[in-house]
Amino acid sequence: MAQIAALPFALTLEPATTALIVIDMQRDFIEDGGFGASLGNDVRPLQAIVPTTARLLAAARCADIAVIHTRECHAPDLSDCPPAKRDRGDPSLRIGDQGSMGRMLIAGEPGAGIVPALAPIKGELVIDKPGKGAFYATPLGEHLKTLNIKTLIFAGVTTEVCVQTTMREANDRGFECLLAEDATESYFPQFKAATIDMIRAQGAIVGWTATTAQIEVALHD
Ligand code: TIU
Repeated sequence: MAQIAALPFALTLEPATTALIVIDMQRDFIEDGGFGASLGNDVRPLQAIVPTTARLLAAARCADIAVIHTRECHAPDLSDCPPAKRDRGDPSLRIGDQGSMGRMLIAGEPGAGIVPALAPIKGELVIDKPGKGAFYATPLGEHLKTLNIKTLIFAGVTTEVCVQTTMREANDRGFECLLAEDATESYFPQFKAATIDMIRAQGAIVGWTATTAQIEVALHD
């Protein structure tokens, strides 16, 4: 058992029934010329959490915690991309358009890949997801059941979009959810802060938050 000095109160987890889910640490969100930048965002804050996320990954691997990576991406024919998602707003490039890292948010294109510093290693599950939430239209739920997972540690981008959506999906499915607050980032600092507050408010209504250092210490004990 590991006890994490989380907020709003300590969280006890069993490494054997815990998984780390690293959400969408893809070049398309983190590098210039990708989907995030096409929406008008400054991607540098997201780049800044890569080293911390790598530390969290290393701690999970060392503690034999299951690691799952997700990628937000679509089939090349866009059959799993609702027009409402592709057509909304006024981005410089839309999903499926050719960019400097291949077609935007399309499975198999360079931009849809996970940044090299956080590359999955052998045995780690990689889930491609068409939505913001990682449970929607994916086998994630069945995989977690097979692995007998009870607790999920979350990292990745962006805090209030794909990370929060997935945490809420997981919470409704009965998982204990912990967000590594310095291994997640938003294009909007105020949205990250609000998300952290709303997750742990009301007695951990969605889940817990802790720093990567707090998680590392608990897993090393
Ligand atoms: N992965 C994820 O969060 N997808 C997004 O589109 N996020 C934005 O903040 N745009």
